[in-house]
Amino acid sequence: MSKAKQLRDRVVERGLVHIMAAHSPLSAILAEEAGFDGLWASGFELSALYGLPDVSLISMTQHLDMVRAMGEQSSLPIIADIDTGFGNAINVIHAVKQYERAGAAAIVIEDKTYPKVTSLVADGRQELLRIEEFQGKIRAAIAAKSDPDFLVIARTEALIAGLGEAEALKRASSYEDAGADMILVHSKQKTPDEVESFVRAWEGKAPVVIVPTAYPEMDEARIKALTKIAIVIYGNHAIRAAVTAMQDVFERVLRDRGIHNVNKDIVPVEEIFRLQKMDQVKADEKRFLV
Ligand code: SPV
Ligand code: MG
Repeated sequence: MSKAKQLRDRVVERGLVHIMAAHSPLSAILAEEAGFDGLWASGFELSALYGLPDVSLISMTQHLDMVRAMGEQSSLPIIADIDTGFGNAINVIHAVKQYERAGAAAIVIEDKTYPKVTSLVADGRQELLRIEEFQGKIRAAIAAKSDPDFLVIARTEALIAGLGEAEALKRASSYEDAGADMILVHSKQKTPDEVESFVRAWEGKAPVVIVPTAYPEMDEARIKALTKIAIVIYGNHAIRAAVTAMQDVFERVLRDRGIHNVNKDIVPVEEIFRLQKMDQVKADEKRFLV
């Protein structure tokens, strides 16, 4: 069964699926062990991993390589964040073929102009494409895919751009008309009101995807109460967790002038051996190093 089918089936079975951001094969392994339904190959996280802002600086090749590497270490379906699709509809055709081959189960493509500016930053330059042009990109994505279950998720940044609910609904509906399987609506309001209001007003058949980073009180109970949300993406919690942990440990090592105190508070080296599957190496040594 393809990963795309696995993701679709999971949505049907569970009603709501929980997707964790990942920026490396190791974070993908940890998300799978924790029990998430899938991985978000986040552009924001990968940009941050390279110490770069999320403004279309990471190349498609860098992102694709990471999608492949994560897929090699995790059996979870991967939703690839392809930003604006790396150019116009022609670039989207190429991208979708590449991402499908790399093992992604879905892509999310957003209606901003290229190069984009990250969504949650204060006073970000948020310019949107004409609706017709973005519809062309959605149609191009659908024409390019070969697995019928591969999901094309259209993301509107109308709320992020401050254009209001009516524009967001109009765009979502136009994107559904163009064939999008689901609609991702993003918001940077500090409360869930804006997204809840959008979802209540949404009359389309396409399920909604949300990324509640800015409005963290939107928990599962509140999401399920709206009924139309199929996927919740925890968009940057892997990289933020990693930064929190490293800042804390690095600061303590220098403050303590040694590693004697932090040692008991971080995983033992054996845990890293487990994640690296060193047992397998030992077993293979016994079998083959004669
Ligand atoms: C990402 O994780 O790259 C996203 C979500 O697109 S956000 O950064 O909130 O726009
Ligand atoms: Mg992104």
